[in-house]
Amino acid sequence: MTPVYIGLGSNLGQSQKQIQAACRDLSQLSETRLIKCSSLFQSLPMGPQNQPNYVNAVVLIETRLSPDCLLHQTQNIETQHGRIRKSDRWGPRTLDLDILLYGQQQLNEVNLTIPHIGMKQREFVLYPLFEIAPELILPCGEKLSDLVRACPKNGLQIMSELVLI
Ligand code: PH2
Ligand code: MG
Ligand code: MG
Repeated sequence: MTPVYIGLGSNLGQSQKQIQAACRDLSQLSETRLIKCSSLFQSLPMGPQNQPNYVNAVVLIETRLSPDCLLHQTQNIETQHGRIRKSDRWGPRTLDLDILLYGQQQLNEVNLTIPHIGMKQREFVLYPLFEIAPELILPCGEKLSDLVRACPKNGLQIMSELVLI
């Protein structure tokens, strides 16, 4: 089993419920188990500002699925939750599941980059991740705690515990 961290985000519809339901969906994938969930956080939108605030969280799973297979499964879950893929970058969405880290692997494929591009600068990824993995060291050797310290909170707030529904 490989430890995999997944970032969840939503800013359309019932965001909190979408994220909690998506965690349940992740826990039900084959050859996969859900190990830890962060709190639910509220964050200001990165990118276009004329969109609602986001709800974000990070979970740890353990899986035997390959990175490509897991990507396929997370895209299925996004689609089941009404995600419509548009070309607008960083636009609003009902559900976004991003594979942040897949063990210590580094991958550069056309449709999948691991560690997730941009995770090192995003408060809505780093703080939830730090909550569930304070000792984490990234594949590049950087300590998560150093990245968190260097990252402004930008209004990020804990909303509530993440409860599976
Ligand atoms: N995701 C985006 C674009 N902007 N902003 C916040 N606060 N949280 C997100 O998850 C997010 C975003 C595209 O994936
Ligand atoms: Mg994203
Ligand atoms: Mg995404």
